[in-house]
Amino acid sequence: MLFFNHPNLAMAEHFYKTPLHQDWVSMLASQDSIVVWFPLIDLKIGHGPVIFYPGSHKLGPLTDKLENGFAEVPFDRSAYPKLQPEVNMGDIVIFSTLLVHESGVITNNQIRWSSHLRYTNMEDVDFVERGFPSPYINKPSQELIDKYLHKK
Ligand SMILES: O=C(O)CCC(=O)C(=O)O
Repeated sequence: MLFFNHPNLAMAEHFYKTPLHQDWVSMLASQDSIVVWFPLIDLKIGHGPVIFYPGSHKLGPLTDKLENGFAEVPFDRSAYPKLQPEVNMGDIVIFSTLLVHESGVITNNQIRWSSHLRYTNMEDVDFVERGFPSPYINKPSQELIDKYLHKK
């Protein structure tokens, strides 16, 4: 995924500022799946770097519901340390898909460019038994095709 976060580039807040969430629920990946997150620019606090709550992955999945595509979680921020690293180009952040995290607040009016890779363990017994699920759907829309081809 390629992210370019800025309020002026989004129709709604969740498109540029992710809520407090876990990625695992929207992925249904292996329990040991990870996200590799890396910035495409040098990040200062003003870019609103991602905020992580170390140790929260040990809680397991905290919800079974998606809101705007994100598994928002009930979570007490004050019960965990808060980590908001100012990472630079060339750095990578690797975290469990169960780790609770959220976007920081952009205060410098700059676009925060980043890229995210997600890895699941194809040999994880639970993941295999669940039939390698992937809840992401990306396909052409007949509805849009009809709308544009039959609009006359
Ligand atoms: O890059 C961000 O601001 C947040 C990314 C994120 O939360 C995600 O991809 O799950």
